[in-house]
Amino acid sequence: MDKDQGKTGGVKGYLTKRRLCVVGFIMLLFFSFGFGVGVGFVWYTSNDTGLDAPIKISSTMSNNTQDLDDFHKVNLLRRSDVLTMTLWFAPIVWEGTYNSEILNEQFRQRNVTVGLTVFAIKKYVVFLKKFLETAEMYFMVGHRVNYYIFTDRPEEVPEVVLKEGRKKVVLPVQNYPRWQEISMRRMEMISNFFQQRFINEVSYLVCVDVDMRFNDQVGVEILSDLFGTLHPGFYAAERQSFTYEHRPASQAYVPSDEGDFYYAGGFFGGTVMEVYKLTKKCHEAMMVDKANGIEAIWHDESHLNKYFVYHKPTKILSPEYLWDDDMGRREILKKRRFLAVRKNHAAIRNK
Ligand code: 48C
Repeated sequence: MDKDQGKTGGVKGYLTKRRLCVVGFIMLLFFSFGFGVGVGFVWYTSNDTGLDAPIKISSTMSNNTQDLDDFHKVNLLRRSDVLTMTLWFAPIVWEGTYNSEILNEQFRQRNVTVGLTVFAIKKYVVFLKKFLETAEMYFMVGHRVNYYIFTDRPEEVPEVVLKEGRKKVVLPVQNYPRWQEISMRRMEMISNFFQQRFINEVSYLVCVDVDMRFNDQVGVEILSDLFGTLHPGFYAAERQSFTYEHRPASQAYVPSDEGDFYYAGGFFGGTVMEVYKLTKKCHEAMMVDKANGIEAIWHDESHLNKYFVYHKPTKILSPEYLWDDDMGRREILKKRRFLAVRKNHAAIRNK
């Protein structure tokens, strides 16, 4: 073949034999690659073997879920009626979103002890009996538990039979004239026992109100580095209705365009170290407010909410974990695990 021909000939001339082979090879490559992709896509969308198959994210998912068998519904969908994960990937714990057997086995292997702190100061000692009896029935059943009971009336702490691996530690503390002060001082009193007891005796701390009773299982599913509980009055509310402290003069101030959820002051916890950091920070903030002659709108609960805005919880408990039947029953509440006890405020507060 003339060299010019090779250079200047028509299409035929351009497509020399060598070039034909290269083009043919490239086309073969593309074809086989394309074929492979096609097969993969067909497999991907039609594969219906077990959990290891990629979860179909096509829009048809929503209208063919009734086709999913029970196994898939439990393991893929869990709950589709409630929010189960935050934007920072913290799980929100609802009935049906976890497997107790798996979690209990994990924690039994870790041989953890869980501390439950509760304050029964002045007349609130009357709540202890029901609190402890129901905790024995439902709280961390099968695991080691230390009940830390902070009270100014140690002699009035009731005798309650405790199961194996569970013990009662009565911590005498001072009282205060106002119930708001008592509520707020809990942060200080918890942080004070960090060094002396908690760091050596337990792995996790769960800090709760005493005018409550356990009504269903509260187990290791709640445990995480740092957790809070959605307040029953605000779990479905918009941010602007949250009763955060909005006065910039207070250390509990949360700007109106910040905040994720409204957390209840009556149920929070985490590892001993994380709870120490939280309670110390909240106590210090309350002391600054006190020196400035201001008290946050909802006392320690306001400071807890402020803390959680800037120290995101690693797990959030649903209102199953702190409910008040005065708020009625909700379809989404498959369980009411920790319930407010009826009380006559006049009869027990500041008494
Ligand atoms: O132990 C007391 N005694 C009081 O006179 C007032 C409050 N308290 C503690 O602070 C109890 O542990 C209460 O549960 C807690 C504040 N929370 C409440 O009074 C309602 N559960 C909101």
